[in-house]
Amino acid sequence: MAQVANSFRTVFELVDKNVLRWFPGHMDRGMKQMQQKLIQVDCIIEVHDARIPFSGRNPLFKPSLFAVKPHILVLNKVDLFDPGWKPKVTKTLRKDYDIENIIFTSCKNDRCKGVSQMLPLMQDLIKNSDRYHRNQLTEHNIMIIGIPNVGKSSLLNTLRNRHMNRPNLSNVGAVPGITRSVQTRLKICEDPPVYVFDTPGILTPNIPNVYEGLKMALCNILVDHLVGEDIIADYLLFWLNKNNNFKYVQYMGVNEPTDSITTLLTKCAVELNRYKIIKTYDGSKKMYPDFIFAAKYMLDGFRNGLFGPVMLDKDYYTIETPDVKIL
Ligand SMILES: Nc1nc2c(ncn2[C@@H]2O[C@H](COP(=O)(O)OP(=O)(O)OP(=O)(O)O)[C@@H](O)[C@H]2O)c(=O)[nH]1
Ligand SMILES: [Mg+2]
Repeated sequence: MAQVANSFRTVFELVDKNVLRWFPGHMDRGMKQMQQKLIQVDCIIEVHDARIPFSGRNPLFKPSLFAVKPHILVLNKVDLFDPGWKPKVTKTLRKDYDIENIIFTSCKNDRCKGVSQMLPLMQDLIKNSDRYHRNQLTEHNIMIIGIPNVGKSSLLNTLRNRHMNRPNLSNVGAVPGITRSVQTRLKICEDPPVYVFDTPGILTPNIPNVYEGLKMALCNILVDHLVGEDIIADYLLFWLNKNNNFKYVQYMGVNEPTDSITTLLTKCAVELNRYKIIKTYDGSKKMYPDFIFAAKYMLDGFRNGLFGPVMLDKDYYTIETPDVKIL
């Protein structure tokens, strides 16, 4: 395997950087609704994907929403994150990003310690902050914000289950853009009453660079078919090979690591017996291995943690020359 590893790409070539752009109308509207609601809010919970602690956070949130409100950064999906990186990531977020309150959570783990820490921390921060015209009120309002598909609605449901033993109310889904507007506040605690506003995931109109964009696509923050499942799968293959992670070999049903996404997806589609019938120009029909199906299958494996926990932003500490080139 070492011999194969030597021949892997060291740079990922992307044909069109415009595929990494997604800013539908509901995001612009959502941002305005959030700003209007802000006057009623005592604390902001920003949810982000723990696998990309430094990539993709929306810079628009900072000046317009965070000013004067206590803020907690929740790094969710920690069940998919390499736990060895926790101390270093926390230190970097405090030092380089000036974020004091950081909590790691998983909505897939009923006994997650981070989830238990959230309510006491929110209450503490609110107690020590200036609530202006809301000072006399005993109720607390929280707003959950973040980019798409990071688990904002899931976290609201988890807090509600944990503190009130109530069923899920906020819609959750495995594709980005499920929550489309700022929602009516939901109670997550009786005494003192704590309410949470769920909000739509908001991206910046222009993703700052292709490295971040590709990692966001890998975490399903962008819409797969707009980027191209085969392009995301190719970036995943590049990243796994670069990190000597060959768990995909067995999962995809191939014999050895490869650097060619076409070879990998074609072999996998044949192995899974998935073909597409395509009409040729003379009207006859031909069967081709369905490599988009195989690409989706590969992405599902990664997103369900079958290739092990990851920290996609580890190049934050090492990168000297960009490993993505735009052709
Ligand atoms: N593995 C894992 N999956 C999670 C976790 N939290 C949420 N998810 C999954 O992530 C997907 C997105 O969850 P949502 O709660 O809808 O995310 P959201 O941020 O509200 O998404 P939008 O409303 O589309 O912006 C769903 O498939 C959830 O089941 C987590 O801690 N771990
Ligand atoms: Mg949502």
